[in-house]
Amino acid sequence: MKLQASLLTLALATVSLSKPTARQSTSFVKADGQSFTLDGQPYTVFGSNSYWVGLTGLTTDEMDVTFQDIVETGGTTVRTWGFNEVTSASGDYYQLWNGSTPTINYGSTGLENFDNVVAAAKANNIRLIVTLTNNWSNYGGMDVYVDQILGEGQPHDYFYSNPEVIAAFQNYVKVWIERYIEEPTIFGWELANEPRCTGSTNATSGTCTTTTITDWVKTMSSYIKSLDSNHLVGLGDEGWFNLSNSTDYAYDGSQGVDFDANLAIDTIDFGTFHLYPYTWSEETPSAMVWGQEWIENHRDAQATYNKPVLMEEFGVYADQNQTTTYENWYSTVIDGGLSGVLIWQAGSNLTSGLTPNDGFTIYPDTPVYYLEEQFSAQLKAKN
Ligand SMILES: *[C@@H]1O[C@H](CO)[C@@H](O)[C@H](O)[C@H]1NC(C)=O
Ligand SMILES: *[C@@H]1O[C@H](CO)[C@@H](O)[C@H](O)[C@H]1NC(C)=O
Ligand SMILES: *[C@@H]1O[C@H](CO)[C@@H](O)[C@H](O)[C@H]1NC(C)=O
Ligand SMILES: *[C@@H]1O[C@H](CO)[C@@H](O)[C@H](O)[C@H]1NC(C)=O
Ligand SMILES: *[C@@H]1O[C@H](CO)[C@@H](O)[C@H](O)[C@H]1NC(C)=O
Ligand SMILES: *[C@@H]1O[C@H](CO)[C@@H](O)[C@H](O)[C@H]1NC(C)=O
Ligand SMILES: CC(=O)N[C@H]1CO[C@H](CO)[C@@H](O)[C@@H]1O
Repeated sequence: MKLQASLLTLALATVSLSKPTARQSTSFVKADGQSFTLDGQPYTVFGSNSYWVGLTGLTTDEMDVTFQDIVETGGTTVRTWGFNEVTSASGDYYQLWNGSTPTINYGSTGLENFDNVVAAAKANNIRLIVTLTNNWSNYGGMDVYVDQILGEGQPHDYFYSNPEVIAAFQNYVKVWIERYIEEPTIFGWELANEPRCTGSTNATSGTCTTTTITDWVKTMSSYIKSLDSNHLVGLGDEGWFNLSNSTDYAYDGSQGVDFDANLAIDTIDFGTFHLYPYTWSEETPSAMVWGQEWIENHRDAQATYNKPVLMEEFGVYADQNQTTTYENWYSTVIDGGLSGVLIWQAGSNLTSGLTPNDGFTIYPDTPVYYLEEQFSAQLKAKN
């Protein structure tokens, strides 16, 4: 007894010496009205996206640095990819397709690797939003399911409606849920990154509408809830509205997403939206002002449906008044009472080199990195 006790003390001392702040609550994050909570206290969702942390062959030390860099901005929450569909094995991937048969990669370049991501996040007191497929062809995504099961070049939107494809995606999702159902480091599951009727190619059935995707969101989110009552479920969409009186494609339902209808679904716990006015060609009268209204409109929906809503991706390039725009948007989020915000995207300078830079990457010790520190403190103080 005594020996065991002193060994335990020694072990705890070692842990607390190497990582003084590394004690994560063993509770799950919950949604309560328009807030997230942890152990009954407000849980602030502030942080970043790192789609790459489990997909680019990082060592566990590099994963640790990745999360430390985000923690230093005041980050609590990181969104990352829980998918990579391949047809021949290479790098880190989760599902290898041969014809219409997918095989899960449980090994050191697959789910074992993701176990390391979870461990590194947990050691840094970070929680993870895990997105389970992609609208776009980056890292496989929906079109791989459609092509492998139904044949090359079949419509992208059959992902949402074909029973065989839905069953294959459910089988995949179930593997993740069963592996991590007791893991509080997982903040929640997201059905897909940026679901739309169209994908990276132009192949569509011509019959996809907001109803198609909303029906799929009902099917998938209730499927997840039937297996996993621990974790939150969100969609991962860009937040398009479906207003019959608008001619702006972000508001007119033409992308196949109805933000309100999706947020109203019982088995969806929180809403998500993205903000890229330049890539969306939404630059008038000013991209910053357009974005401010976009945030306010989603904040209003948050109040209407009494569920938390996250601005979970946003970006303008460095030469597009980036700092001023981000100050304005962070302030709009915080002053307006939106539930949380994640920037696109985190960056680190690792032993193996700089992490991916798509022009939006925020590396340590840069002006926007310091801006994140400032606004995370404001949001925490408000909560
Ligand atoms: C793929 O499936 C076919 C048909 O079932 C099988 O003959 C072949 O060996 C499989 N290929 C691999 C690499 O497993
Ligand atoms: C999609 O359609 C646009 C406009 O018609 C065309 O310019 C583009 O090449 C098409 N892309 C693919 C992948 O077919
Ligand atoms: C989108 O708006 C149209 C036109 O008002 C409506 O018929 C449709 O049901 C809406 N979509 C959803 C998913 O509610
Ligand atoms: C369009 O419809 C929305 C929702 O019904 C409403 O809030 C808004 O005022 C309408 N806009 C115009 C210009 O009629
Ligand atoms: C940056 O802001 C200035 C002053 O408000 C404006 O004139 C300019 O058009 C903006 N540039 C971009 C790329 O938005
Ligand atoms: C990344 O780190 C290396 C090694 O410390 C250093 O030489 C390099 O300048 C750094 N790069 C950037 C962009 O900070
Ligand atoms: C955010 C994102 O994943 N964007 C991708 C959408 O799809 C196009 C085409 O594959 C890519 O170029 C973008 O990077």
